[in-house]
Amino acid sequence: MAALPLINSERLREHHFCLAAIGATARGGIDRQALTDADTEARGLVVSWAKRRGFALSCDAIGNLFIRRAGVSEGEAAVATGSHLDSQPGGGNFDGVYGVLAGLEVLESLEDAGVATRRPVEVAIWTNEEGSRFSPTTMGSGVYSGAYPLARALESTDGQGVSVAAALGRMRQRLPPCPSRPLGVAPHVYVEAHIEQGPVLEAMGATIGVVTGIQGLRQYRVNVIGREAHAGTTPLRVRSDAFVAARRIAAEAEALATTEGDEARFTIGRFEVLPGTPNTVPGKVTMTIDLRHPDEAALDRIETAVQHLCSTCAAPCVASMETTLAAPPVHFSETITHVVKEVAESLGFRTKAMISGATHDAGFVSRLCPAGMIFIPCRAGVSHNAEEHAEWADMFAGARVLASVLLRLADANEISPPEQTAPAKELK
Ligand code: HGY
Ligand code: MN
Ligand code: MN
Repeated sequence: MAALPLINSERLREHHFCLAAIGATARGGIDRQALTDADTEARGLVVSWAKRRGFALSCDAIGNLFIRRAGVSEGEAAVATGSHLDSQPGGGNFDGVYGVLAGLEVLESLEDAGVATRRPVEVAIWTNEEGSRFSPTTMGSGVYSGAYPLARALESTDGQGVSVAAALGRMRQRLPPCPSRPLGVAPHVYVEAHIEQGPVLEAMGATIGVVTGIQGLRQYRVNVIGREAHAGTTPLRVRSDAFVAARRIAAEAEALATTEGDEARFTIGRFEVLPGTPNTVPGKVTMTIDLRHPDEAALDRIETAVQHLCSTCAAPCVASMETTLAAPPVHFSETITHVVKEVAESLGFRTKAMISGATHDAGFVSRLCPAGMIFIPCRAGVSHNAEEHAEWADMFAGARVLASVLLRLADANEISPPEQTAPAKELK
């Protein structure tokens, strides 16, 4: 295996601060939602760094961006890494961006060291991982892997009615032209570095999370339809108050989730009451449900029970529940997790094998090739919050492990026949 490239910690730190300034909020985090001008500006900056080093750029029909360092045998599939630059509206400075910058740092350190790898090494910047402006989450990798239809993604709209297609067009006008590439080109392997977004690594004093999989995730949109009426003249007993019905469904659904033990994750993140005036009885409520669990049967049980709630306890209103995302639990390649663990421990880092509570692009990419993830700790497990924080030492450690893992997989035959990956099921 070629000599291990040195991670340039100062360059990684400088890149981090440059990106933290784009979409910066007064609370010290970022609001860099997918395909906004801030997201575009961040991509433009990373593209300029990549071009300066002579790396090749390409992008696909959903805007996923790829930065490629050539390998000796260009015909072979690339060893890939990456993550996302888009954020939650109240996001932190590490979620996603850490994996993109660690990947870019690996390419630059290989270039600095003049290391020739057999396979090309690529960094992917996935479009709309967060799903906060446009639903669903992990949209770009879902489309790339064939799990989410391109047409459905392009017509997804934000709260102002702007479609992904229109936002992509605006972004493309503001970035240098980029050679296009087809969707679904399978990497040889994919390894993503990310902050844990949970408290486990910090609590046990481990530096590297060896991520063995991702828990199952389902997202729903529930519409409750009642009848608008005058707040002053309409007696309570004759109302079809959509808020009252939605509140009942929400409370009972949340109680249901707790019956599936402490592993269940149930979140109503959006709850829109219409027409939203103080003196009109609400005629419509739209709420989102984000449901997660490592066990798919538990997800099925909760989903069935919530659907039953919608049909039995909305009266005199009518409730309907639509699945907007169904991502089954992911099991990463054992070869990859073994390499991550072995490399991390050979570099002297304490490791912890774990399942990811958050979803990641690696989940869908694992439908195309053997995949895995490297976690680093984040303070108190706080994420999707401006206070999100990771320590430099952990960020450098994660980048060093990523560099060694990618270098090893770029040269070796650790994974020659493509390992059997989960059959790509198109999402509902
Ligand atoms: O929803 C998630 O788990 C990811 O952070 N987008
Ligand atoms: Mn993320
Ligand atoms: Mn996130």
